[in-house]
Amino acid sequence: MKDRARPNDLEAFWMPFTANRQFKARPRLLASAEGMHYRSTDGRRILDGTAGLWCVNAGHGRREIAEAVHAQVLQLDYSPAFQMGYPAVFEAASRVAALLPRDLDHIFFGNSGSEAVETALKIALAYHRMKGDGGRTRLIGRERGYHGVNFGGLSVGGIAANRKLYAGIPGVDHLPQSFDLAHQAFSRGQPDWGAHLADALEQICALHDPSTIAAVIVEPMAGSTGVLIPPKGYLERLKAICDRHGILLIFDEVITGFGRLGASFGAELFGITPDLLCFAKGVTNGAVPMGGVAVRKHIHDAFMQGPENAIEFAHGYTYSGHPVAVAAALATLAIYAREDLFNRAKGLSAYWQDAAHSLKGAPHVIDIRNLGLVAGIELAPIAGKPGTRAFDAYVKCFERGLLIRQTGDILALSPPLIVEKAQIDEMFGILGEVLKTC
Ligand code: PXG
Repeated sequence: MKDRARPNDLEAFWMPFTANRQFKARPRLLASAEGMHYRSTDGRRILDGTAGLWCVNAGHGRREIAEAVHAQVLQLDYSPAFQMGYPAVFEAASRVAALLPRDLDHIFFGNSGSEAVETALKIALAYHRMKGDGGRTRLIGRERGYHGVNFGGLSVGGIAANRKLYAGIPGVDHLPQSFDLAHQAFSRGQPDWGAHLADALEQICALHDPSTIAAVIVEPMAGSTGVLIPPKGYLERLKAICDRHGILLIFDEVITGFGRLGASFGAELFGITPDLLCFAKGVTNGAVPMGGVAVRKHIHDAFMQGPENAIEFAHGYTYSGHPVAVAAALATLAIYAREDLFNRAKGLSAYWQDAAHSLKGAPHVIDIRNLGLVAGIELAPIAGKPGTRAFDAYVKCFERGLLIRQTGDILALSPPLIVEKAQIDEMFGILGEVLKTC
């Protein structure tokens, strides 16, 4: 036992994906949030340009979610996840499935995007085994892909810094990234150039033999590595190649789900039904951790064989379909429907696009890209100091009352879908002013 806790000491909390020493020398602390704004501990209002971390799609402090969570804890705080159930978890699965195209009808719940990815990869591998095709063990990700931080996800992920200290799982290969600054800079929406980059999957198939490949996993739009929009026709080609070779296609829609792109999911926007689809974040408006995988019928059904008393898929978490997360999800999905927020995002996306591209010509801006209510602004790096210019912009925006995201030399914006046009103007206005000082 330590002699005492030290509540105001920043040392004990080892912060995730944070420059801990830099942060603790000059912390940015939030105290509360409501609607489109955070409030910092020093009392400043901060416009939320990132929906938290791409998750608070209905805006902050929603009473319906708070009340549902409160009531749930009092009514049924926890229900064993294995061999037991309670009615609302089945309803939540149906309601998520109803938002998804075609027969993406079966939902496996976990607690995060990372767990959703691990679950999807395991279902893909197990599915081929169930079908007697156990030679399909390879998993294909993509450069600059992000699929969370667990071992499967970091292995298929394409971020060197997240992978280099770990061997990862064997039998993984990567597609080249679908982004190319030289050919795509300042595209509005999907770039015209780059569909052919999907053909690299054919080369990977030739190299490894397609009969060894279980699944390809991609984000329909890569968010956290800097807003990489799929070129027109790219995802269609990827899907066609997967189908030709019996390879499952997994869409990681942890960021792109729940209206972010101006449609329920990327699958709907792009008109492509993947075999498996990962979601998290927006499913509970960020209020309670939750994630999951949607699975097409034939894949689910391949597991439903053997003796009826056998557990068909030896996988799950203590908190799979946790009652409090489910209560938050049901309340969140009701808000999305009642306020028609996915269509609202769609309706705002042209205004958003124009506002983002108004920064063309601002100091250091070498690319602006956008889709739905997402924008990425790439800055020219300072020679020998990659990332420092964008980090400077991020800190200065925060000091001026705007929260954005920074990754490398790219700034990302993805506001709650309740954003008003005046707030969009405010965001890009502040950013434009800040860029003059970076
Ligand atoms: N897949 C994708 C596509 C993601 O974007 C995850 C999986 C992992 O989810 P969890 O819930 O395990 O973190 C993510 C997470 C950023 C940022 O700044 C993005 C994420 C997380 C934190 C920060 O862009 N995405």
